[in-house]
Amino acid sequence: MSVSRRALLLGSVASVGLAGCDGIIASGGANNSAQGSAGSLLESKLDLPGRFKVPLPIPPVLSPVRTDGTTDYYEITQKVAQAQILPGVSTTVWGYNGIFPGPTLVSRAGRRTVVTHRNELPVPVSVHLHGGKVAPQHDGYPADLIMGTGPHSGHMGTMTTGPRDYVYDLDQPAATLWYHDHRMDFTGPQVYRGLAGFHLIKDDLEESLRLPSGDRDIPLMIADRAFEADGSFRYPSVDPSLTSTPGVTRDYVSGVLGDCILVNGAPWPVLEVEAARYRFRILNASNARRYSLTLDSGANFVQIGSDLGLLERPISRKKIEIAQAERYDVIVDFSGFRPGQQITMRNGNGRGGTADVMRFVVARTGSDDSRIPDKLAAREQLSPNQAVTSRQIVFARGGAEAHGMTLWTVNGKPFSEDYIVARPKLGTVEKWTIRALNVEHPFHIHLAGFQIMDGAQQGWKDTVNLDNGGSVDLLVKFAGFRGKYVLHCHNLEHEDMMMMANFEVV
Ligand SMILES: [Cu+2]
Repeated sequence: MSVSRRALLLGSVASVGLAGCDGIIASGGANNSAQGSAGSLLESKLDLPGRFKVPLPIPPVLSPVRTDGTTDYYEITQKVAQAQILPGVSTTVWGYNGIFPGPTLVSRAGRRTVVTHRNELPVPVSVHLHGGKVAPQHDGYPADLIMGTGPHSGHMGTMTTGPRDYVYDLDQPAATLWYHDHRMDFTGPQVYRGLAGFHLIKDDLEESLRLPSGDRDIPLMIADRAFEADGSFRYPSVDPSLTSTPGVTRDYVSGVLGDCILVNGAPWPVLEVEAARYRFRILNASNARRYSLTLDSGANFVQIGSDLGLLERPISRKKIEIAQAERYDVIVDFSGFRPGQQITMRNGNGRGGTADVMRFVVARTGSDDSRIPDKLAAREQLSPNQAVTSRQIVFARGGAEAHGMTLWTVNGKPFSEDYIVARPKLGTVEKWTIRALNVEHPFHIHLAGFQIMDGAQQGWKDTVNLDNGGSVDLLVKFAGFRGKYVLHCHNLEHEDMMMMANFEVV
């Protein structure tokens, strides 16, 4: 069943109206600078566990249900389940195959991956492969929904009932991608309840480098949460059923910051390591929190990759500033440590509990034939001379109102199906200047990869953080597919409150 795009537009604005003054408002939502992120701290209603006691979980790697000469086929059921996130406490999650994080998919560059998603949740969903070069009909457009078990009335857009296939050609280099929910107006709460997982792409070049691999190649999904007294996730939705009114309550319109730091779904976990090199694929899957990650005890991060794959050369970093949805692929060398030594990952933006992330404990020595090559991958370097057009994108509060409420906007307009902010030509490079007003905003664009001008060491990216009042020049390459996609703020509360726009590759 399909509803016209114009109907969707009207439905979308109407749903903003339904939010009422508690949903999207002009005041409140303090920027909690003590946490280094736009948003307000939501405190748990139960006692949080001690730090560095729970072992780090590793999400299971999903096996294909079948493969053929060109394609690997997977099946995922989105469902409600119980998880033990805090010791001795049961938490209801909405999970891919009922787990949070979801299972890790591992694809081979150049081979097609087909994921069949079945939705047993009470609400509609849309699945986006973040960082994937994906055809528009498989990109998880916010209004391209798989309907759930709940009532279907009141929804607009393209509605699939029953399972649907997402087809990923994955004509792109090895990279750490992730998949997450992207439902119109409700992405924030649905990701918060657990709809996020890793999707890794591997290729021959990466394997030839002899980077740490196997059980020394570990994804780390960092996400903050708060808990209710009964153990459920605490989130300030106006409508906790997520069926009618979108948005969060007055104090949280700038973002929701939890007081419990989870890594792979465990609070402040600990990982036993051997005295050897490890590769960590760090993802910030938080709704609104930004982290400034450091290691104590004199350990360093050696960055080998960013959002869209390997860098040209490794870069040693004392500190990693990671905004929502960014990925940092790093190697940490524990070989100089003795058994029993502890290395703690901290968050310089946090206070109290949120200043800690996780701990590594060196358990024993171990043989290690991995290496960190001086040259990683030869990647295309974009030049400003290639840019055929310049555009400006402004993320700000205001410039548009609906029913007396001020919205988060892109170039002064709230999201609507008909609002196309740019029509780049397939195969071209454009210079985009992104500006952020009022608070911090991480900019994310679907389909297209970009390089940061004056940021040559950052590699190919799909997400970039902007400080309040900040501006960044990007060279954006539009390759792969024609069609309509979205760009948006990856502060998920801002995104749900209209900070999103279409662009169409022509
Ligand atoms: Cu924002």
